[in-house]
Amino acid sequence: MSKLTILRYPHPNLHQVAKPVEVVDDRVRQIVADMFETMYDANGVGLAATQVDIHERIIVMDVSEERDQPIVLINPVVVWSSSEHVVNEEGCLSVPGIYDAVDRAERVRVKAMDEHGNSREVEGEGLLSRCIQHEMDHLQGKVFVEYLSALKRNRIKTKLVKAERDAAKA
Ligand code: GNR
Ligand code: NI
Repeated sequence: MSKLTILRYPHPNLHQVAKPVEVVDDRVRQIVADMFETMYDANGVGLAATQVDIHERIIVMDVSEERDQPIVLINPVVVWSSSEHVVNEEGCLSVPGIYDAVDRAERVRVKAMDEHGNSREVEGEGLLSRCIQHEMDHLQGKVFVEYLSALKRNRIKTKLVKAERDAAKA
């Protein structure tokens, strides 16, 4: 296993659209294992392949308190989402230190494959629902700050570019 580097906003590759996985083989299982290592190490509840510069439709998640309930979604498709929406705080490992409110469907149901190529459906509410929608956005090249006003987004961009510059100097 190896830890992967998480791209930070405004890295242009965060806006690439991921391609479907054609075969779930050992290559894909290695990506999944590396993504879990990266996600757990960063204390995230989810990670999309896009964030580690792999542009394939792969998501890993674990919203459990004990960090012992890994979920793998390969080629996920939303099959149902509730008409009720909720606004809640959201963060992103690619946008470190920034949290803001985002409107999402309260519940979603997705169909996807697991790391063995078996088809499955996952229905979520609360953080799991929010996380599924956040990760599906990443696969479409969308970062949560794109839901915020241009003013906020530009402030975030400036702040992160500056932080990156300071880190490079240090
Ligand atoms: O770790 C994460 N927490 C989180 C909190 C609220 C809504 C979404 C998320 S996902 C985020 C990890 C991440 O950036 N996944 O892409
Ligand atoms: Ni994210």
